[in-house]
Amino acid sequence: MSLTEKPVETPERKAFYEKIDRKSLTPLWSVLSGLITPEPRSACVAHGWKFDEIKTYMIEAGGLITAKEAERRVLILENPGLRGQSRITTSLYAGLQLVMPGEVAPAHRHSQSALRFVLDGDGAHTAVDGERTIMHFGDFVITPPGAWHDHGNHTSEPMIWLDGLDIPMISFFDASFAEGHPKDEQPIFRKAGDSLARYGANMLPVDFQTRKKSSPIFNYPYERSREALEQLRRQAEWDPCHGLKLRYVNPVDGDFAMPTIAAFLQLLPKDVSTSAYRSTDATVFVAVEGSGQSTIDGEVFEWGPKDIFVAPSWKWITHTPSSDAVLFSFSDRSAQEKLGLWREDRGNH
Ligand code: GTQ
Repeated sequence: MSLTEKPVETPERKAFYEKIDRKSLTPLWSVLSGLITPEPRSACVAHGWKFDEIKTYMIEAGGLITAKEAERRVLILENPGLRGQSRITTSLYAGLQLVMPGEVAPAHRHSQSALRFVLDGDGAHTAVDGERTIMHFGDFVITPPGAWHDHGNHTSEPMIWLDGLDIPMISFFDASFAEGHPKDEQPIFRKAGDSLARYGANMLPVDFQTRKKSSPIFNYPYERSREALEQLRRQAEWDPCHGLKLRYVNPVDGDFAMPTIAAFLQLLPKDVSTSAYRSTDATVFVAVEGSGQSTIDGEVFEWGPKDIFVAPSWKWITHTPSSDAVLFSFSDRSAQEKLGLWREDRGNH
């Protein structure tokens, strides 16, 4: 038996396979090389989406269906290697969501964890577990599993953000539960800013305890995250592969903000190409500021503000910004680390 080669199919063997097939049996030696591979082998491919192009389609969708009728008016970013499966990577879902002025995307809750990364418009809100947060460009907003959430837009501009959910992971485990709230908008019983004050000031309420695995902060304002990167720039301890890269954390335990999805913000200096690295967490990148190009698995993707691109597991990645650039990214690294699976290969860096 071999991990990489299939034994030949003699007529006797083939007849045997057909016979046992009727009894729901399959010989391991005919499938093993595709099951336990020497390195990750993914149907997920590298791909990029231009925000301006998608925005046109989003606005067109805005004229076709309301947020209420759609439940969520989202155009799913489907990986070209995984069409029809609502996946941007093997384990993650992503989409662009539009809430038009005056609209509400009705309250619901589900087992899936969600993140939002705000891209276009300013001042719409999301309500999570009784608190509203106003969303601004670059804010990282989370919706933990089981938390009621609804979105509303009281501004005069369309609001668009990127949704990232662990939908494929939850499907894999057959662990999906969901329900709608009796009201379009959930009751609000906390002032805006309450959770950030309680949990987001490097402090916690003195007797705070929780069994929840997601961060109690549900909006990580861009202003703060960006400022942290700017301060770090003065120290100039650039990582050859990642520039200055920070991860969003759950202040209660220092883990990622959500148990299944990891999220990051990184600063890359103008005209410095990062060293190639590959890791087991297929990653969705969003260019937040600046422009440049990234080479993934030998293919070049150009990006500017709000463009989105995806890198599959274990494919070499380098970034070459043509101006100072900020990238937001998310992946399943949070889940992989808990399972002892995550690996990174930095070449010799
Ligand atoms: O905003 O709750 O893109 O439930 C997909 C499913 C967004 C949401 C999506 C959802 C949501």
